[in-house]
Amino acid sequence: KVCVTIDDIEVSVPRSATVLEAARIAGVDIPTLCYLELYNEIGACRICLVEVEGIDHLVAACNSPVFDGMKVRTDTQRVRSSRKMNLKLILSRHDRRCPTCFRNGTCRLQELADTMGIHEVSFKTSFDESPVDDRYPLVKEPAKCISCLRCVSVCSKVQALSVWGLVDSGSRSRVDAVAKDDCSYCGQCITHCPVGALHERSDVSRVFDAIDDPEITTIAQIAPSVRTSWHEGLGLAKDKASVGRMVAAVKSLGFDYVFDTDFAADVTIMEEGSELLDRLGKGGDGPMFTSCCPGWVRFLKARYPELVSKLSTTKSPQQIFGALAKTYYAKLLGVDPSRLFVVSYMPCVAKKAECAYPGMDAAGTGFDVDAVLTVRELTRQIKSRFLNVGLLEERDFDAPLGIASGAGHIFGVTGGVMEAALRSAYYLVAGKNPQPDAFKEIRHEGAEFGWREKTFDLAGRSLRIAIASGLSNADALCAAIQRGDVHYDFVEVMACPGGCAGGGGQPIHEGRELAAERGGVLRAIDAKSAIRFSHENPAVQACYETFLEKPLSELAEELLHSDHVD
Ligand code: HC0
Ligand code: SF4
Repeated sequence: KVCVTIDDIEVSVPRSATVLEAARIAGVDIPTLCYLELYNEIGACRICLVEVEGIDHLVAACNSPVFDGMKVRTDTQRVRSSRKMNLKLILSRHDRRCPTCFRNGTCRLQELADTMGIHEVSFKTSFDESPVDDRYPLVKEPAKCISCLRCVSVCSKVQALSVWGLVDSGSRSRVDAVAKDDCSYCGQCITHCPVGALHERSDVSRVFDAIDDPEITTIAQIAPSVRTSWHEGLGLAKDKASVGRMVAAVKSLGFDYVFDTDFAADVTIMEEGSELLDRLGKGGDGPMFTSCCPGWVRFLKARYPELVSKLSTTKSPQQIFGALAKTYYAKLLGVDPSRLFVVSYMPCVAKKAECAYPGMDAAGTGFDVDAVLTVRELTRQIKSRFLNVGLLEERDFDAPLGIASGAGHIFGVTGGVMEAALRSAYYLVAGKNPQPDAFKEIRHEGAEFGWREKTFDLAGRSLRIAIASGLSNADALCAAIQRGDVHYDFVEVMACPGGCAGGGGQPIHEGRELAAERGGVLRAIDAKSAIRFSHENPAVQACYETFLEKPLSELAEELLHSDHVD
C-alpha cells in the first residue's frame, strides 16, 4: 500500500492503483469520458486531467499510477480550464444536434458539457460528414464519433473481435469498421459508446405503422430479460416495474395480443433437450452447442466454421415463437397468417438480423418475425405515447402463448438455457423430475461470467457441460475444443457478458454494468414460479398434443429447426 493525498484527503491505496482509483477511494469525483474500467484506460480524451505536486504538466488520472507521498489536486483553476478547453475541442469535432440524437439524455458528452458549464464552443466546428449507412442492424454515425476508442477496446478485449479500428492518421484519423464482415451484431460497442455514434437501426415506425393498420393483427412477444430492464429508461421505480405493468405498457401501444417469448423458450427446451439426447444416443462427436444467441452463431460461423455442425438445429425462442404464432396460433385465431405482424421486444441487436435469415420463414409469409425492437426502442415507444406507466393497471400476458415456466424465464441469464435444458433432459432420461434447483452449481457468482464447466450425473448417465458468455470466453473455449484439450457433451454460449441480461439492446447506464443484477431478477422469478419445468408448461403440452405431436416430429423439424446454412 502507498499513501496518497487527494485534495487534502489522505488515503492508503494499493501500489498498483491509478490516480483515478485513488480519488474514488478518497470519495473525490474526477470527470472521465473515454475511460472504461478494465478496458479503456488510455487517457485519450484528457478530461480527467489533474495536477500532481512536483510534476510540471497536468496528468491524466485514469492511466497515471500513484506513488508513495503523491499529492494530487483535482480542482485548481488550471485543471478546470484545461479540462474545459479539451472538452470544447472534442465538441468542436462533434455534430451537436442533441435534440434529435438517440442518446439525448443518456449521453456522457452532453452530461459533461452541462456539468462543466460549457454552453458555447467558440472553435470552428467540423466533423466527419460521411453518410450514415443504416442497412445493417448496427449503425455508425461518423459525425457523432469522438474517437474515444471504447468500441475498439470492448470489441477486441471483451468480444475477441476487431471490427472497429483507428484508420488514417493525423487530423484525418477516425474510428471505422475495419472488419465489418466479422461483426456479431452483439451490440456491446453500442452499450459502451459514451455518445450517439453507435446505435441500433430504428424499426419503431414500421411497428407503429403495422399497429395503425386496421387490416393487420399485431402480436408482440417479450423476451425474458426485457422484464428486468424495461423500466430503467423510464424513471420508473423498481417496485412499480412488475411484469404485469410491462405487459400493460406494451398493450397500451396498441397491440392486439401480447405474448411471452418465454413460452417459446419452453418449446425450445422440448426440442433442444430431445435433440441432445438423440445426439448422445448416436454417440456422435460432442459437444452440441446452444444456438439461441444469434451473436454467438454469427461468431462461430465467422471464426470456427468447422464447428458449425455442432450447433443445435433448434431455432431460438424468438424464431420458434414467430413460427408458432404464424402457424399454430393463426389457426387457433382463424386468421390468414399473412395478416399477422409479429414484433419481438428483445435486449438484443443481433436478433434484428436473425429474423431475416434464410429459413426463418416457416409459415411461408415472408418472415415469421416481422420486426425486432430493442429495450431502448421500447422505451422510446412508450415515451412517445406519453404513457404514465406507473399508473397503468397490471395486465396478464394473453393465452396460450403467454404461459411460461421458470425454466423459460431463466433463458435471459448466462447458464439459464443450460439449466432449463438439464431439468427437462433429466426428466426425459429418468422418467421423473429432478429437484428444480438440482443444477444450481452452474450458476455464476456475482459478475464472474467466464467459462465454467461441470459434470452432472443425469440418472446414471454422465454429462459434461460448459457455459461461456462474452465472446472472448467463447473464443478460448472453442480453441480448447479444437485443440482437444477439453471434451464436453453440451455447451451453452451467449455472446454478451452475463447473457441477454447484459445484452447490446439494453438500456445504457454510463459506467455501470447491470447484467448480474438483472440476471438475479430472472433467477428470482424462476424461484417463485408455480411451474419450474418446461415439459410441465400446460400451454406447451397442448401445443404438442393438438399441433406438433411430439418433439422432433416431422412438423416440429420443419417449423422449429434450421441447419444454420445461409
Ligand atoms: Fe435472449 Fe432468448 S434468452 S436469446 O438471450 O435463447 O435477445 O432475453 O429472447 O430467442 O428466450 C435475447 C433474452 C431471448 C431468444 C429467449 C434465447
Ligand atoms: Fe443477443 Fe443475448 Fe446473444 Fe447478446 S447474448 S447477442 S443480447 S442473444
